[in-house]
Amino acid sequence: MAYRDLHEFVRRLDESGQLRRITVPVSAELEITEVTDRVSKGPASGNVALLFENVEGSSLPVLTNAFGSAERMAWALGVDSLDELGANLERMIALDIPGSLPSKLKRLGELMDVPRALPRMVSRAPCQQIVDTDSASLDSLPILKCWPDDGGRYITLPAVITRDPETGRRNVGMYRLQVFDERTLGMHWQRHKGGADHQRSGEKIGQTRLPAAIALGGDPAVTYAASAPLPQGIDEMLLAGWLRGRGVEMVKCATVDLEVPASSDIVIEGYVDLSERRLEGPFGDHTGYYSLAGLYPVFHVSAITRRKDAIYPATVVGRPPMEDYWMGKATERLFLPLIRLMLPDVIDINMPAEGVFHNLVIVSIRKRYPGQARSVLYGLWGLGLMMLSKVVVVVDEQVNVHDLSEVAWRVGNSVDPARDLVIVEGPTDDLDHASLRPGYGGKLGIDATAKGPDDGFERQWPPEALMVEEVRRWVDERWEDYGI
Ligand SMILES: Cc1cc2nc3c(=O)[nH]c(=O)nc-3n(C[C@H](O)[C@H](O)[C@H](O)COP(=O)(O)O)c2cc1C
Ligand SMILES: [Mn+2]
Repeated sequence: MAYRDLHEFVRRLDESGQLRRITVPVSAELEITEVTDRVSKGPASGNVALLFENVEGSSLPVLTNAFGSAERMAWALGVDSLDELGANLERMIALDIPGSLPSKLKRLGELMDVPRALPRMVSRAPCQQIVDTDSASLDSLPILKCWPDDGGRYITLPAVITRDPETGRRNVGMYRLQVFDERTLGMHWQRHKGGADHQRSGEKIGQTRLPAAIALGGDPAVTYAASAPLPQGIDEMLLAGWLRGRGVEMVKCATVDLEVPASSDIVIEGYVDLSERRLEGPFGDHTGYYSLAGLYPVFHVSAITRRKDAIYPATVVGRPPMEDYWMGKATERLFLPLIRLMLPDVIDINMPAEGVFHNLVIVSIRKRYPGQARSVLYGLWGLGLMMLSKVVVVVDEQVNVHDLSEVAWRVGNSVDPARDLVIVEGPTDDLDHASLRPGYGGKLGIDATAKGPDDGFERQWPPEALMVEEVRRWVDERWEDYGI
């Protein structure tokens, strides 16, 4: 099921009691953060999406926490639960189809019905009902200052669209943007990301300006797709089209040679000057710490276009759990079948909130041969952005990776640190402030699987103390009789 635009999604949230409209005046500086933070971390019953209708200094309402629960994130992608996402994909992949990985991937492409998911061009679009070029000013938008020591105000939920200057391929990525002044933004694409690739390819061929468009709002499937870690070279609009069961309608930008989703609420058009760097940050980040200032490229505004009834969407990140955790959960569920395509003995995976994605990954495997836990560790450290994972815990298939209490219990019991720890070095997330040096540092793999002769374990591995089914049933039946 596809939403036409963000307004349709907001209506759905409202009708199901998952939206609060805040009508009193609020400040985009810090106040919206504090309110959103309390709602994100408070009791589940009060965890709703927030529409601030009266933001000081702007005529546009601000939407936060729209994806801030498993349910709302699932609804945003047209399913009722996040598990459905992976299940839909898993069904298509049909892991038992014979053949090599490339042939499986080709078959996957056929099954995904790519033509149906392809973006389609339209000539008129809601996102261009109002077009400002020379008079365009970022001051017209209710852009948040999230945390007290932030370097400024930041656009936090954008879909940044660029094309590779060499291949012409599109990338859509979610990279925060710092407001430097009313016509310039800091472009915080980290070096591992698609936008940074395009920047490098532009520099290589001596281009001076990289056209870019920043789409805000529109169909939530598009917003989510911008955050999804697709392999470089694959257009995130295809993923959005597949998720919504229909290609995304795109329209030509007014001032740059790019296309943007027609239903977007707001589009900021412009270019990144490839010869220019400016200090971006600090920014209270999703690790719960500030990411410190660093040099990033600069985006220059050439136009701001928008719907008449535009909603300004934002997210506030900080110490988890916050909204981005649920966006990450969608990715975890959606990409599990793809990980299983590469590493077929992986059963399940959990990136818990406390691990802020890159710090902690728990994975269960079907263990069949010596060294298998290690092969999974090395496999994950070689798989797309999973390469940034700092601590990876491997457990046996029957362990529920989503039950952190069970995982801690298994790790404590099943690990001999002299044998079961793997310490390597490799690329780390740019947000890792503890690594040896920026972007590079140590990684820890913990093999918490049961050990046997295949592992060179000579003693007997003890069985788990579990009640027999017969007694459990008997006690179930008599439970009332005990009077407990
Ligand atoms: C709310 C949110 C904010 C993000 N901010 C950034 C950011 O500022 N810079 C960055 O490189 N990645 C950021 N990410 C992660 C990227 O969106 C993610 O890695 C995505 O896969 C990038 O797309 P790409 O692989 O096409 O570059 C953010 C993700 C979320 C959910
Ligand atoms: Mn990409």
